[in-house]
Amino acid sequence: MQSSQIHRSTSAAPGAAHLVLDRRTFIGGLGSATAMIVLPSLSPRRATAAPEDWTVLRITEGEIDVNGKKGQAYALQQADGTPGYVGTKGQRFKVALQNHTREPVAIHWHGILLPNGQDGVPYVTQGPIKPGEERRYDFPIVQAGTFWLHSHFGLQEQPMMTAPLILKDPADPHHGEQNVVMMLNDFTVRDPADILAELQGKALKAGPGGTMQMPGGTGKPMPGIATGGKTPGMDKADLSDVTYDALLANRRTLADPEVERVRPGHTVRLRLIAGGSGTNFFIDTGTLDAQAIAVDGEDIVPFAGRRFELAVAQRLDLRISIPAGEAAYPILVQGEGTDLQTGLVLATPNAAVPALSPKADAVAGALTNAQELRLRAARPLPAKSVDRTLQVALNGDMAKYIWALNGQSWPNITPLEVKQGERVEIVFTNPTGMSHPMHLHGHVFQVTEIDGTPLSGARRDTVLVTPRQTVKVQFDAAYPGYWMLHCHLLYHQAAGMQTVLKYVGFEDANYNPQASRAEFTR
Ligand SMILES: [Cu+2]
Repeated sequence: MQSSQIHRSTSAAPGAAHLVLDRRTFIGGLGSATAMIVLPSLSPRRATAAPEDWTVLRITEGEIDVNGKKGQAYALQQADGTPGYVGTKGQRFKVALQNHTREPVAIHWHGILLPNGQDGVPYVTQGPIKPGEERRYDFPIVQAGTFWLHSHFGLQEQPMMTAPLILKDPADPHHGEQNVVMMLNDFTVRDPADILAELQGKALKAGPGGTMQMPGGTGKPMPGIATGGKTPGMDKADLSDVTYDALLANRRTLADPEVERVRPGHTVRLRLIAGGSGTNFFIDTGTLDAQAIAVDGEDIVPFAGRRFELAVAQRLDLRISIPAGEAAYPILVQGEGTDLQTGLVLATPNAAVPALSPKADAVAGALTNAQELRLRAARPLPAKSVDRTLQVALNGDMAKYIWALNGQSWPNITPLEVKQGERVEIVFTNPTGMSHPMHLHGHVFQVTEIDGTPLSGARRDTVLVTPRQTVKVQFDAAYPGYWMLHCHLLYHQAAGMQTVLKYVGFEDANYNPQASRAEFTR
């Protein structure tokens, strides 16, 4: 029996304590024959447990079996097995995060407005959390909606160091409504480090294509093929550069999907989270009419539909009225550029659950962002003139698999600067052949223009920018710090497609991008 020490460091709460933990192994199921998980675990021997109003979140590592294929899988759970975190607007987010894995970790609270030092980005806002270490987070919850949490360290997001983060509002008139969380992941049996190496190696063999000018960067031409001109055989790679073995909903497949029992005549709030590392999704509610009511945790003017787009890292809340009578209603999710699908089933108490195929009838095309043009914020930003415009060009060198913003590849970046109090506009331009879901930490922005069409668009934290598209967003600079701005395709991010938004005058000794190279060395 191994033992390891949990020692506590703190992002907010003072004081230090020690937990001594035993490492043991147990086999636990997720209630599914197709998704059995094996987790090494640590259990407290000498408890110096967090106070009662703290939520202990344990990060553990293990393996998941998906239809006979085994792959690495992390879990992020509370002591009772609940994945992720559920909190309440107006209360405090008090989380004791314990690293029970053998790797350093860092967890980002995606979409959450919080003090910069608790944002969970290694070498930017904090040091990594070492194996056996506990780190505490404590800040007021000012939002309500569907969020998520995920590793921001190395490639840990791919083996599902991901979980839901749900914030509820007791003042919401629908507060008592049935909630169904649908955490979506893309699954591979492969080591993500091998995937990244192969992307970089394979691309090298393909040789350079054309030449691309990187606006706003060094001014030097950078070889690449991602300027929109199609290279034969590259069409599939333009949709997704990683081939997955399966798509998962709440870590299950359609061979044995989660079945949520619902009541005829009642409404359900379905909270969808696109937690994959490289897959944009189409959501299909089948015969059920749905009202989209929120994106990225922010209310929108509701609009009806049965098919929706959901880009990597985005969230979508659907309100669904369950018709009278007994029936089962599959909610299906297909990946962009693939025939893989996943989902869960809403079923009335006595309805039989139909057999469902993990493959769709046809390969799905690309997300178009047409939906984004239809979204309207329920609470738009107050009218104000723009004080500062930041140009952010999305660039890539497919030949070397180097991705960049304004021609700069992480960690060799110059931070974008804003001043507190400014109304800031970001103009995303995408000359590449791929779509990029662009995420800004610590802020909620509003989509204000797509390809020249002004709109009072959704407020959100992640916006998809499709090939050759220009998307403008605005936000008020109210949260001093170093905030990551990056493509949320994990392998693009790892290949450099990230930068920092820095508030003028803000300094933090943790900020050391060059040190982040340690994330990719073992
Ligand atoms: Cu990207």
